[in-house]
Amino acid sequence: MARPLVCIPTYNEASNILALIEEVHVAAPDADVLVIDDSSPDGTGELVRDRMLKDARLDAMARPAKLGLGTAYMAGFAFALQHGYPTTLTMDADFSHPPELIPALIAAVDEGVNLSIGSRYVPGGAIVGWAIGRRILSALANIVARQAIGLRTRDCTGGFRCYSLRAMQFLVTRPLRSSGYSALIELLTRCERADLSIKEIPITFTDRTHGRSKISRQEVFRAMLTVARLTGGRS
Ligand SMILES: Nc1nc2c(ncn2[C@@H]2O[C@H](COP(=O)(O)OP(=O)(O)OP(=O)(O)O)[C@@H](O)[C@H]2O)c(=O)[nH]1
Ligand SMILES: [Mg+2]
Repeated sequence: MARPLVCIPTYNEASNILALIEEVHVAAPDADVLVIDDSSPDGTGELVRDRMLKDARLDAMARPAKLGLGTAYMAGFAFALQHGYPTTLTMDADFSHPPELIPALIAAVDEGVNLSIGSRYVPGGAIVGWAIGRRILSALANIVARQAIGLRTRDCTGGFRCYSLRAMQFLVTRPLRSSGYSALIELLTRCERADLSIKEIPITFTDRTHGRSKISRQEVFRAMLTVARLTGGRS
């Protein structure tokens, strides 16, 4: 079977990225890694480019400005299709997504699922390290996405996912309308509406210990707008 691609979008993850790449290699020795960095001021991109010189399984995409998570994922899919990768796994750079579960997510796609999702909200899933306010915000975002848009998936906002070739080919046909975190809801909505098969696999999500969160009030507001737009049956 051809090699899968692990796609990691980064913005100011200098304290995490090299250690994460190492752990991904250990957990998934057969996968290549693509870091998509948006000119992080903390030098994340330079660290990755340095590492690339001695790591044949690592590639980097350097974008000129902070262009958002949505376009980063889409750029990752385009790269995968162009280079012949049959599956792409996406994950955050901050160790919130357990690298040891990468093989389970990829295996689900190899077995025929179009989208596998590392899920905090199915039995066996958990969140470690989040204060009550953050838990409520995330739970509410998921309840609203499920009720308002009619999504069946329980974890609609997590970025630990593995996409099949078919899912990627379908998703790149149209640009995303949301650029930030709400892109995760939009990508999922499109997959569900296209009746692509989806499987959630329980994960323990652990809050970042290094680096700063990029979620702002503006992002939360934008996510609400995205849900409102998707509620109308458009995607
Ligand atoms: N390329 C790119 N990556 C981004 C951008 N915004 C966030 N990221 C990365 O996307 C992933 C998720 O961002 P986080 O800041 O961890 O967001 P979060 O996990 O929802 O929130 P925290 O865990 O509280 O930080 C991380 O790997 C970030 O570095 C962006 O605009 N461009
Ligand atoms: Mg995070």
